[in-house]
Amino acid sequence: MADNLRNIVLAAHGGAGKTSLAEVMLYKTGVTSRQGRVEEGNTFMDFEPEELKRQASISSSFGQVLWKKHVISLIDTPGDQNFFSDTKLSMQAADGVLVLIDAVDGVKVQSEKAWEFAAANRQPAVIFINKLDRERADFHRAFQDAAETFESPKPILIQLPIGSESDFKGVVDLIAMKAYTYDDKGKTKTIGIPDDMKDMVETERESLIENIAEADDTLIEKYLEGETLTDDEIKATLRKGTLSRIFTPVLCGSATNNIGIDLLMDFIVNCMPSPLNRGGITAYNVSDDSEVECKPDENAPFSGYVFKTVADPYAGRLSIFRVVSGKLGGDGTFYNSSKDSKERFNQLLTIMGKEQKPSNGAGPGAIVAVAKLKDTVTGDTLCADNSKVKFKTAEPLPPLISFGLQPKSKGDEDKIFASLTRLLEEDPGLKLDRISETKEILLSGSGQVHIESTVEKLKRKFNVEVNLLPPKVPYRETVKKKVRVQGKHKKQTGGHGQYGDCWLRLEPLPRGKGFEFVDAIVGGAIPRQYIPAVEKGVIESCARGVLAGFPCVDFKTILDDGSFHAVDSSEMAFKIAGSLAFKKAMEQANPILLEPIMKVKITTPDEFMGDIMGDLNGRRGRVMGMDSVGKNQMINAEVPMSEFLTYAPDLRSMTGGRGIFTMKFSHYDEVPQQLSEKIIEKVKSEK
Ligand SMILES: Nc1nc2c(ncn2[C@@H]2O[C@H](COP(=O)(O)OP(=O)(O)O)[C@@H](O)[C@H]2O)c(=O)[nH]1
Ligand SMILES: [Mg+2]
Repeated sequence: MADNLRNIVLAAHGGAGKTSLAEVMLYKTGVTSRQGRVEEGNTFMDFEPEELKRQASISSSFGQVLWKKHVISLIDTPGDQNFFSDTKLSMQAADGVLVLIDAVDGVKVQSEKAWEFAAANRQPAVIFINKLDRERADFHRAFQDAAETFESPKPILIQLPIGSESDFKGVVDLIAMKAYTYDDKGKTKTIGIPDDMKDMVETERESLIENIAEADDTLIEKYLEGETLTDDEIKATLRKGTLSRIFTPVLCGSATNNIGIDLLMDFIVNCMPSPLNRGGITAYNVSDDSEVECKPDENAPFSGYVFKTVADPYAGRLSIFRVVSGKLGGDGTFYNSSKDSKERFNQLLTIMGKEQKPSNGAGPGAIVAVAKLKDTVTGDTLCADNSKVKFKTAEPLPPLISFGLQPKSKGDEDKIFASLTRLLEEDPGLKLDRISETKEILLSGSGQVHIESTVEKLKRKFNVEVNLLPPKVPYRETVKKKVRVQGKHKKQTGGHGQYGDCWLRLEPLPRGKGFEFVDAIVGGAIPRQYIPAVEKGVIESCARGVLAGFPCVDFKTILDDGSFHAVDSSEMAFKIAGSLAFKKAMEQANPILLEPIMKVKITTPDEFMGDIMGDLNGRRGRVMGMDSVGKNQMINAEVPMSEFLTYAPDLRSMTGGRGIFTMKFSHYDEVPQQLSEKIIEKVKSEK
C-alpha cells in the first residue's frame, strides 16, 4: 500500500493555480463529476466561507485521487503570506512537493519561501508551469525565472508547450519524444511532433539527456563517450535524480483548461517519492532522549505526528496526522508523548475536501484524522504505548502584528477569550494575550488579513463579534526623585468615624525591579494589623499612574510613620490613606513614561541594507550588530515597540517581500520628553 501512495503538497504563491490544479485532478480521476472554479466558489479544496469570500485558500485542505493503480494524496495549501504557518506545517506531512509557476506572473516571494521549506525538509520537487493558455503567458520566461530563483535542485525541462496563449493546445514530452493535444473536455490525442518545433525539441532533448545523465556516474561516462542511452536508462535516472534531489523536472500545462494533467499525474506516480522512498524519520526515545529511526514499516510500532487541527464548535476538535510507522485500525488508542497522555479514538477518518470519511485502517505514510482527542494539539507526537518516541515537528512562523479586540456586546470578553483559545488550536500562527490591568484582549498573527479572517471565523463558528482596535503599546510610568509625603484620611462627622494616617517615602528603583514595600514603623505609630492595608492602598493606586493612567513600576515605598485613632481607625481607612499618600508622592517625585523596547532581527538581501538602516534610524532604532547569513545580511537592533507596530507591510514594500524579521520584548526605557507629552495628551483626549 505505502508503495502505491504519493503524498504531494501543492505549494506556490497565491493565485498560481494550486486549488485549480487539485480541482482538475479530482475531476479527471472521477472523484468529482464536474470541474469547479475558484471564481465560482465551487471547488473541492476551498470551502470555508472565509475562502469563498476572498476567492483564495486560507487553510490547507486534502483530497485523494486514484491514478494508474496509485493513490495520489493531495495537500492544497494557502499561498498568501498571512496564512503561511499552515502551509509550512502542512508541507512537512508530504513526501513530494509540486511547485506551481504562473506563466504570466513568474516566481513570487511566497513560492521561494515554500521552496526553502521543501529544501529544509529534503523533499524532492516537481515544477508545473501553469496558465499557459492565458494572455501574456510566456513559457520560456517562466522557466528562466525558475532556473534563476530555484537554483538547487536544478530545474530541468522535460516538456515543451505546443502553441501559446489562446492557441496553447498541448505538450511535447521530451522523454518519450511524443506530442499530445487536448480537446476542450481534456481528452488527449497523440500527434506527431509539430514540424515547426522539431529543431527546438532536438536541442532541448539533447540538453535534457545530458542533465539527466549527470545524476548517474556510469551513465554520464557512457554519454560523454558518445553512446546512446536507452529509454529505460533515461527513465530510471530521471526518477533517481528527482528522488535524490539532484534536479527538479519542469512540466507544463493549464489547470483550468485540463491540459497536461494526465502527464503530470503520470510523472507523480513514476518519479515522486512514496513514503517508502522518503524512508525513516528520526525521533527521540522518551525515556533517554536517544535517537531512533521510525521506519515506514507496517509491522513496526505505531508512530505519527499531528500537523494540523481543525476547531469545530459542534463536532469537536479534529486532529490531522501523518502515520510514520506501524498501523492503526478503525478505532483504538495511542499515546501522546508530547503531553504524556493516553488518547482514545472511536473512528479513524480520511479527509476529502470538506467531508470526513470513515476509514478502517491506515499504514505508513497515510494522512488521516480523528476527532475529539482530549489533550492533543498540532505538533504533538502520537505513538504506541510500548514504544514511546517524540518527533521534532515544524514550528509555526512567529506573529508579526497585534491588534486589540473589543467585544461588540459588553460582557462578552470571557466568551471571546475562550472561543479564540479554540481557534488558536487550529491556527498555531496566532497568539493571544490578555493585558491584566486593562483586561484588553490582544490578538497577534502574520498580518492584518490573518487577524481579520480570524475575527470572521470567530463570528461564524462561535457567534461572537468583535471590533478590531489599532495595536496598543503597553506603556508604564515610574518616578525619578525621592520624596516623603503624608497621606491622611479622616472623617469624623456623625456616627462611626474613619481615621488613617501614614508617612510614605517614595524612591526610584532600577529598571525591571518592579515594586518594593518596606515597613519601617517603630514604636507602634501604626498598629501591626493596619500595615498591610497601607501596602494594599499603594498597590491598588499604582495600577493607574498619575501621568496617563499606565501602571507605575520600578519604585520603592517606605512606610516610616503615621498615627491612628483607637475607635475610628480601620483597615479601610488605612488603605485609603496609603493610596492618597502614593498619589501625592508620585506627583511630586518627577513621574515619567516608560516604553517597551523590542529586540528585532531583520534578515534581508544586501541590496536593501541602506534603505532598512535609514528607516530604522527614523524609527528611533539602535543597531546592535550585523552578520552575513548566506547571501543575506542580518541586522540586530533595539527599537521602541511603538515604532514597530506595523513594520511587517513596510518591510515587505521596502524589500519586495524578501526581507523577514522577528521581534521579542527586551526591556522598558524612558520615553523622550517631547514624545511623552504627545502620548499623555492623546490618552487624555481619548477619555
Ligand atoms: N487561464 C487560466 N487561469 C487559471 C489557471 N489556473 C488557475 N487559474 C485561475 O487563477 C486564479 C487563481 O487560481 P487558484 O487555483 O485559486 O490559485 P491558488 O491561489 O494557487 O490556489 C483563479 O481565478 C483561477 O481560475 C489556468 O491554467 N489558466
Ligand atoms: Mg488556493
